[in-house]
Amino acid sequence: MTLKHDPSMLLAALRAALGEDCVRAPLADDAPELRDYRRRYQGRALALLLPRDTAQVSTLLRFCFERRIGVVPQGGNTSYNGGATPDGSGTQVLVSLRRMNRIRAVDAANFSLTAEAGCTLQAVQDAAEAAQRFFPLSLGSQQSCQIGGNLATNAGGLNVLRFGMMRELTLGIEAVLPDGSVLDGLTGLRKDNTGYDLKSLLIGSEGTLGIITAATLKLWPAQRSSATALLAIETPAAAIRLLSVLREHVGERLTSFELMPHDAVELVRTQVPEVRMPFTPTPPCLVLCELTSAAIEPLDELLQAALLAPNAQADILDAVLARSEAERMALWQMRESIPEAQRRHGPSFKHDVSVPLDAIPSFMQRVSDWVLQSAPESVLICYGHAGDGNLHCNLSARPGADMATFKARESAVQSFIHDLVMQFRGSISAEHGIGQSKLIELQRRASPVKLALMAQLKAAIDPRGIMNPGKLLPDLSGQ
Ligand code: FAD
Ligand code: 2HG
Ligand code: ZN
Repeated sequence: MTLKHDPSMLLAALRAALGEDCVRAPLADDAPELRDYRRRYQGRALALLLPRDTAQVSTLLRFCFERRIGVVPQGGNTSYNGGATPDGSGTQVLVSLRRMNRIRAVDAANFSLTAEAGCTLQAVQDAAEAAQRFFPLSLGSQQSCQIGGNLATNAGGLNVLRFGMMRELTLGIEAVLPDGSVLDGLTGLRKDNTGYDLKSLLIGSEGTLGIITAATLKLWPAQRSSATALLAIETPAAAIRLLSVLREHVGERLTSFELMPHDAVELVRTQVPEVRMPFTPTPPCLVLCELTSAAIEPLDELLQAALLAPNAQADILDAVLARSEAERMALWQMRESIPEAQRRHGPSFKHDVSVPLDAIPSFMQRVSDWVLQSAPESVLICYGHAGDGNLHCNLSARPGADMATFKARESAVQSFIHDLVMQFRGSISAEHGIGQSKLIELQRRASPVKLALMAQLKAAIDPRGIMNPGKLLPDLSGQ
């Protein structure tokens, strides 16, 4: 997409339309908004727009639609795949929702809350808690990621096993479409069978169909009881067996089930030494599991009883139960420090994938064998939300490895892992989305029917291709 108008005239017109304080330009090359979280993409932008309300979002989109200006929505900018970074042309506008951060309403009786897109996830959790309610989405990035970004990526995280992903946590959405029209779908209704589910289409659309401005989210009763355990086990196969046993014993109370193989935990031990390590030496595999309940009930006893069942005992080498909130937090800190440990260690390759539960052990074994054989300069850091079949199948360089050799292997590693995912009928993006980093992979691997339908929907809703060009779908706006 090229600019057909003089940039300084465009900026003057934008300022006139939106007000001086909503348009920031020019942006310094090192402005944080122009670079992605993992520092793999650096963009440029005509301007950073900072709307204060839905009407301003509508004005700016109508403005861009009329002039065919590319628009990149940005939330907390924690995307792992460059989804919120503009391209290098300097012709796109970046729209940050951060000023739209009001909790519009909490309806405790209806167990729902309406928040503007720029609210951080943490702020939404806090607002729910203040009303003795619970909003279950929980991510390592929750202090900075925003509800708009969570919706646009259909975020997952640590509690999906029990409560579902963002799509399942949403009742209604308000969004502005590319031509500036406002789709007011804010509703607290649980039942509404009046045609296509447009909210579901916008959730996971990664800013390619419009700008989400607010959402009505489901709340749950405050969770009054919890029990958390760290289990030392031998293999991922044991983890999958334990998952079944636990579900049979504790039912829907099982909220999280995270798998952390030895090398992921060792990386935390060496890179984030402030984290307490319950087991020395580090066992072959760890599982962090948590039960929660809205009722006051002895979940510790329930969890212990489940872990003492003969078919569980056979798979457990050792176990630690959190005896206090501080101990619980320490266990979670170990799990949540894995991304930080990888970041401190240096460059890494990340693959957010899912496979059917029963395929997890052989998938992990085959990746591990291949890495040893074909990428010996790397260490496999494959961990994650095993209860959801979701693995973060990442690689870091071995200490002392030649970095050029490590980096040169990136596409071979990705091909191997994604080929294997496809063999197991899994997904090459479980929870982080496609953005720009997986665009070609999606085009290569999704069915032609699916891709054609996605392209038709995109063309119908965004006929001028102004929304987040080159993310999720190829940029056809210039053709
Ligand atoms: P951004 O990064 O700003 O944007 C992401 C995408 O959404 C972009 O395509 C952008 O254009 C679009 N977008 C943003 N706001 C809007 C809007 N209002 N309207 C339309 N489109 C919009 N993700 C998980 O799913 N599970 C995890 O467990 C998890 N853990 C993480 C841990 C860490 C330490 C980090 C850094 C990231 C993690 N993530 C995780 C990834 C990331 O935090 C999520 O994808 C999050 O939902 C992105 O929100 P954001 O506000 O930062 O969005
Ligand atoms: C997590 O589960 C996040 O910790 C980040 O989704 C995963 O860094 C990663 O690969
Ligand atoms: Zn994750």
